[in-house]
Amino acid sequence: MIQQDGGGAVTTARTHAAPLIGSERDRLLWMYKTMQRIRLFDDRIVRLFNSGRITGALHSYVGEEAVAVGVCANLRPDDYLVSTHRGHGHMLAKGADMDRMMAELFAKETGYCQGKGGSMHIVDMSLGILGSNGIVGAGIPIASGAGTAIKIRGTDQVVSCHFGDGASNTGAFHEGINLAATWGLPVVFVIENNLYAQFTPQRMHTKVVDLAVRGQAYDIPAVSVDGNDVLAVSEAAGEAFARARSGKGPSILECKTFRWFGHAINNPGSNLGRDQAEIDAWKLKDPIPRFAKVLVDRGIATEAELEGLKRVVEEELEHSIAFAEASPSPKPEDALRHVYSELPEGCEL
Ligand SMILES: Cc1ncc(C[n+]2csc(CCOP(=O)(O)OP(=O)(O)O)c2C)c(N)n1
Ligand SMILES: [Mg+2]
Repeated sequence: MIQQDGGGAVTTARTHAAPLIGSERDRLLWMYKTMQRIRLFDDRIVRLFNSGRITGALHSYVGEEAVAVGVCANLRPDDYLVSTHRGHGHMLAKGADMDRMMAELFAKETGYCQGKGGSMHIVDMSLGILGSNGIVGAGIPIASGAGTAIKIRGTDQVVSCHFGDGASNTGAFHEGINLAATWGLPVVFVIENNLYAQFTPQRMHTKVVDLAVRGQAYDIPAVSVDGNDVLAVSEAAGEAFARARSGKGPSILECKTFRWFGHAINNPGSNLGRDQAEIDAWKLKDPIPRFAKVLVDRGIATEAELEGLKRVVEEELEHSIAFAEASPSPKPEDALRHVYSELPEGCEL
């Protein structure tokens, strides 16, 4: 079921996934609204963490919103997405339910993992979200596995595999991408190059400047784009997914961007290694006002309409916090439920 929300962007009733029907304006406003959903969610959880209302390991996506949104603007609900430890932006852009995400961070039973997984284990199979993942690089072979399943089924689904510059140095990167290239799998490998792997700057973890050149090692198409320009990301991702859907195999999309905050918000001193001048310079390239200006200049929306969309997101955020706070905690007797899958009928351990 399709509905019109208060700000004019069309979304599906149950999810916030990218609109598959509707005008180009709907699509652009979905992009703007989704960038705000990510920004406001991750901004707020820092405050919730600092006031002790939520605990656990959290990795902020603030500053990188244009990557997840530009990529997911090209995805259908039945496409797959593989995420990382820094996964809130990917979840929200693929259409995840903010109430259930917030409840998971509050460790409540109504959360995506019944409050037992936290930020780095969010999964929504109904949206093709195969999971956040705390193990750096581990999503890459998982994406190739999903791509293999699609190829066997013979559908035109695709997989969007997100990971960082640091993950592009792992063995899993080579194994996963080599397999996808060799078998012609429908996967787009999105390198979110935020210039740091934890506290290590890119120049100290690799000699490669444009990580897209690594595509040459697997003889697959690869491009680098400005990851703070949502339209540039969306266009490049659109080409890569079109290729994948039509059976022409995988590609690499490197999006150059920057995270505004430290590696993890629960990690004291986590801005180590980065100086304030660098952070300030990247804040001037904030992808959200930059996109807002494009929308206003092109006559797609007025500033007041964009403010209206932001207010809709603020209400959604307040609702998610109230929902999470009012939800019950998981019961001790359920501690081991959902940890192991049920054995298929007739199987014994
Ligand atoms: C296999 C593995 N090694 C090390 C770590 C510790 N670790 C967590 S995040 C991270 C850096 C990842 O950097 P990058 O891939 O660039 O992602 P970003 O945090 O910048 O988004 C490291 C080394 C881990 N979680 N898993
Ligand atoms: Mg990084």
